[in-house]
Amino acid sequence: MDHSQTRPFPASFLWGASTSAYQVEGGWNADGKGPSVIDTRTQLPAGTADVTVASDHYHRFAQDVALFAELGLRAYRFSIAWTRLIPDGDGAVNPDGVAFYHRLIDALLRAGIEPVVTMYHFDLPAGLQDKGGWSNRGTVDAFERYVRLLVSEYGAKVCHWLTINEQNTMILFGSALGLVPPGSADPQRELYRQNHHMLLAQARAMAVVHQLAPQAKVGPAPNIACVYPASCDPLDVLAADDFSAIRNWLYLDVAVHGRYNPTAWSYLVERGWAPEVSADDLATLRAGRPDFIAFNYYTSHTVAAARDDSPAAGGSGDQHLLIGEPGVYRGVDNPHLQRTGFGWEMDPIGLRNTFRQLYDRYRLPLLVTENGLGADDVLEPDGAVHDPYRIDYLHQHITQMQAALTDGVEIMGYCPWSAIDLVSTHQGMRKRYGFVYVDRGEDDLRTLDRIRKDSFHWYRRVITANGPVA
Ligand code: BGP
Repeated sequence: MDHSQTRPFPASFLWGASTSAYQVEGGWNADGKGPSVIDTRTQLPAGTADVTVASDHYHRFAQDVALFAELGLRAYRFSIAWTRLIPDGDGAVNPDGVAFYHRLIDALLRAGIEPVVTMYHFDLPAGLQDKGGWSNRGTVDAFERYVRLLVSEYGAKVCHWLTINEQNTMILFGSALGLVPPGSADPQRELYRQNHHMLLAQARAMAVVHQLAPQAKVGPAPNIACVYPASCDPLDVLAADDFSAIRNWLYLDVAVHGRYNPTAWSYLVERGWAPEVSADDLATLRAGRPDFIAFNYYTSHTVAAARDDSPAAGGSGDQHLLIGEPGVYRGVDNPHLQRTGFGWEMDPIGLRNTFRQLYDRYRLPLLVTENGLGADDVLEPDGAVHDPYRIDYLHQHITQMQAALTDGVEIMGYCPWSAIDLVSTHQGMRKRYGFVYVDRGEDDLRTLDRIRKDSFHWYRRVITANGPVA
């Protein structure tokens, strides 16, 4: 529907930006940090930057926070590396790692920037993976112990906690992120067992935050995308509904209501992938209550009814290049949408649709923790980085976010990906998202200097105006 007048963003709106520890920090083994599954993964495409140095934020965080302050950020969403605090995941605490995040959080607070902290962003300690990772229920206990450490150390300074980044991406594309133990007889069954354990870990984490830091707020941070049927053929509509249940609601129904989504559950049962769920588990799930929902949104999906030639579940390895699953759905191109240079469809109106679906279902405040455009930005000889395509992408999404606000959706903030250039999950350094350019190549570390892109100056104006500017 059209609105004759748009609602203004509230004065408290958290205009922010995001990163994650392993993609931005580097210092992969500095000051006692242990290895994570990201450090030990072997299937990186050749010629792709690794994360040993990344953007060297570990050593340059003070300079980066000064840039974030100049940008005008009101919030900075980042993750804590579990392996900096507890190098093997469940053993001794590393005081140097604890001290690093105190320094970072203190610098943010001094600059008037609210820290929004992700507890776990893809980088499970390798020491836990060696013991079975999320297939092992012991990892749930290790996570709770880690969360107790987080909240007792930083709970007086951090008001917004995110539990697990994109748990649904980890499950839907688990092989690419190194979650499935080698030699698993049935990787999908294993992944949904892991998923159940992560849901328990998340519920316990939310309960810990409420117990130890009653003034703080906590929420899940999945990747949520509206799913369109390819046509009004009822079979296509059914396929879209099925995929949405499997991709989106499976995760949030448990996080919010403490129970599995019925469509998703019957899908798991049908395939023999349903995890064992005890009465104790159900009590744990029900005891974890989010205060808000954070979500990452890059694009929508469009699906048709499955055909016999739909590929097997498990994904393409790229979280937004959808393929399908026999008997469930088939991913198709949306002819109404354009694509980024990296092949992801762009759908700003899909963000409004996604906001409305989330708010209709859960009635919780919503926080966008990722949204952005990956591009091969060019550093010009005069030192400028012109990224009008990124400004256009973000402007359109902010405009649609304001439409959702006007529709009546409660929106807490917007933290696009990413505050500064960092290493893409599987496409290295050439796929850049930041407001700040980092001068390095895939293998060539160059100066690692920070350079403000055109989008930096534009986003600062957006924040000052408290809403979209042309
Ligand atoms: C999300 C992840 C981020 C980030 C982003 C962009 O799924 O939470 O960590 O990587 O996607 O993806 P990519 O780096 O593959 O372009």
